[in-house]
Amino acid sequence: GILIVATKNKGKVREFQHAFAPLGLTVKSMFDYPQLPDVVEDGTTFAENAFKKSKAVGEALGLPVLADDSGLCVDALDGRPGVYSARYAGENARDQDNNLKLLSELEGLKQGEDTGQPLLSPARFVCALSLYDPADGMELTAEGTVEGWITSEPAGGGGFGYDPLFYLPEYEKTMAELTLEEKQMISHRGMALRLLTDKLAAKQRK
Ligand code: ITT
Repeated sequence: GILIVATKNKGKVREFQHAFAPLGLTVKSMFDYPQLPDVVEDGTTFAENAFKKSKAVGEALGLPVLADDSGLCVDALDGRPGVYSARYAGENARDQDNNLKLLSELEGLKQGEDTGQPLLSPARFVCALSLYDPADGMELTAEGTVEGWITSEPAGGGGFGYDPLFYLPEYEKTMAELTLEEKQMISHRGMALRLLTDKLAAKQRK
């Protein structure tokens, strides 16, 4: 079977393909439906934006759709960039621009002399997933988080987005130094996916 994910983010697509392949599902993304207009993500929460995407695309295609809204919340920045993580450095910003912007914002917050600490602030990744079925209007949502630290020393070539700057003390690695498999086990997206499949299974038992 196929699963449609309402995303134009190649890093997300790779992670969903990896997660759903063992279930025999092929992931289709918005790259497979280029005629669909972009969904305006003007909600104030990750869950709200995920639902906007799953509903708009689900209704446009007349098929069940999964959507992911995610981002990085940094303590020293009062939770920013949050729902604005994708456009932190401006509309259509590249990952690299967002990462530079994040480091410069945290640099600006440093007071007095440099302590030489590579860890700048506690932070968390948040992922909200929304599954919407236009046939009966059913929606399921699940949210996952992972705690870590922003490091001033980017490392790793895996993952995407802010992963090279997200340090996990327990692993002594950044998220970008993990394999797809390892990231899936601990990430906000992996956690949200497990919660969503649990909810779906519980619903189907009823
Ligand atoms: P879609 O809306 O098309 O799915 P997007 O990239 O615009 O793609 P979001 O609006 O959800 O997605 O923004 C997510 C932002 O958070 C974006 O800057 C990502 O790079 C970042 N992000 C999300 N999950 C991440 C992860 O697992 N690792 C690193 N960065 C992540």
